[in-house]
Amino acid sequence: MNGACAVARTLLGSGVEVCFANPGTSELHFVAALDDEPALRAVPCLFEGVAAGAADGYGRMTGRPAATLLHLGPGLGNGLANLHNARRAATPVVNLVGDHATFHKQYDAPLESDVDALARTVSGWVRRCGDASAAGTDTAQAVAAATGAPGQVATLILPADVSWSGGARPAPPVAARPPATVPEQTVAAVAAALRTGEPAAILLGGAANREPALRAAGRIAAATGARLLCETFPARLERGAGLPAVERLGYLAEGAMAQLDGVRHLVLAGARAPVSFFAHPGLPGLLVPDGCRVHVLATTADDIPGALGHLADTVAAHTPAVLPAAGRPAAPTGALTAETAAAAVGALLPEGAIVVDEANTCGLWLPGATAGGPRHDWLTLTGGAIGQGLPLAAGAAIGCPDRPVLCLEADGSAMYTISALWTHAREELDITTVVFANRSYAVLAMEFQRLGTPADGPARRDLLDLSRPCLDFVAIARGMGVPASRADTAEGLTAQLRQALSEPGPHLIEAVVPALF
Ligand SMILES: Cc1ncc(C[n+]2csc(CCOP(=O)(O)OP(=O)(O)O)c2C)c(N)n1
Ligand SMILES: [Mg+2]
Repeated sequence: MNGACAVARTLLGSGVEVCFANPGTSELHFVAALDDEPALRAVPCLFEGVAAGAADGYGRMTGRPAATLLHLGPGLGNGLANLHNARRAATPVVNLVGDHATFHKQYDAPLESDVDALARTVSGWVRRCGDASAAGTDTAQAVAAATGAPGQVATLILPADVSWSGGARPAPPVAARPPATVPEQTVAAVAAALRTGEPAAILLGGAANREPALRAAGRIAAATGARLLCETFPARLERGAGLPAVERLGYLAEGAMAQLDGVRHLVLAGARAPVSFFAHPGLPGLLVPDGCRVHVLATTADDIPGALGHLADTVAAHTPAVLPAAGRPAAPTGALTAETAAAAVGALLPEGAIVVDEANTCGLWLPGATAGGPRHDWLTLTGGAIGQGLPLAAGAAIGCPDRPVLCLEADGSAMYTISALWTHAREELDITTVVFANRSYAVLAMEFQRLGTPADGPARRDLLDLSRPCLDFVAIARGMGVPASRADTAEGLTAQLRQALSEPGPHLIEAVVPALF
């Protein structure tokens, strides 16, 4: 057996069932190995950023890693932005990167580069497989490294001759590191802080944003008066009627500071102490208010639901969580704006939807419009590297084929990885994409306003404006095999969204909205 076959067989044996691939010559033996392992689904991606983002979406929704297949340093480089988002989401990903044959590297052939250095910027674990005989065990360890709590990108570099040489064999799965149990005294200390009655907030991150932990957090909040907040960009937040309401910490430092104002105890459950997204002249970077004590209940590597459950049993033994009322906005009428578009989404959100949110400034009203809707998952831009949404939606749809995916995508961000639409079509994924065509990099216009600098010069107009020409997302989507339509009224969006959600397979709606800034 050659090294590539041992890698493929070991991946399958370790529970990896999907490979998001953009192969090159050095990966062709692995491609051939996939022919022999039909249970390992090969998903073609036309750009490595799509493969990386899809692996992130798949991992967030299944808790299991997908593999990527990337071509040397340049292929890995193309995938870095979405691997960065995956790292920030603590998503398990087995990042397979082919490289030149070991004996060929000395010649500095055109595709030669420092693959290891690129890999280290996004990976918690990097290994260069040195020999076909190690291919199986290295792969099993890569899967374990990816899945160990809390989850990370594990990069395995596969030289071409390792892939094609014989003498390899598959390795059995390696146990991954389980989440650590939070000590009794940590829970007791947090319970004591909450019992002081001083203003408190619990900041939820990672697994704390999933149902079991949310229910425990809801009980704690009801019993102690602590407020529930979650990190600004959660990897996966379970929401909707029947779950305790959680407010996301604001993106702008000013907003987050207002949310945290007066808090004397900030309990971190899987989240880090809040910091502003960027530094701003005259604003603090660390957003913990003066005089507020920070209590770490659980880190991302800990058993977060266990710790919150234990805390709930300590301070809220007989208190149920307060659950918000179910309710949807009415179907909107009139002008199509970010606000009426959010109402359309809220009015039609399907039960069990996976919402991928890269709507940026157009997403301002989305959380409010969907809070009382049916149960759903909300996936966000964890690492701030735009171009995540369309790929993430592909991976989520492949991971959860029985659930509808609603991809809410800003126009500028959509263009980075627009070729993901072809994967939506090729794999017949049940993804409805709404592109918010404000024809602008509006968030940057907003940041200009905040800076208070004169910003109406020609460079600003050229660099932040996406018109001249306007992008025709309907033609772009159809050109990649995705049925598409354009809406420029609230009624139009509502009708088109209802239609798209009622049909299986991918759809795209270009929602033409004014820019907010
Ligand atoms: C990989 C990457 N490149 C560039 C940026 C800088 N950036 C932040 S927001 C933005 C424009 C977003 O425009 P769009 O997606 O249309 O959303 P809008 O601001 O219009 O709501 C850019 C270029 C980034 N965050 N990530
Ligand atoms: Mg825009």
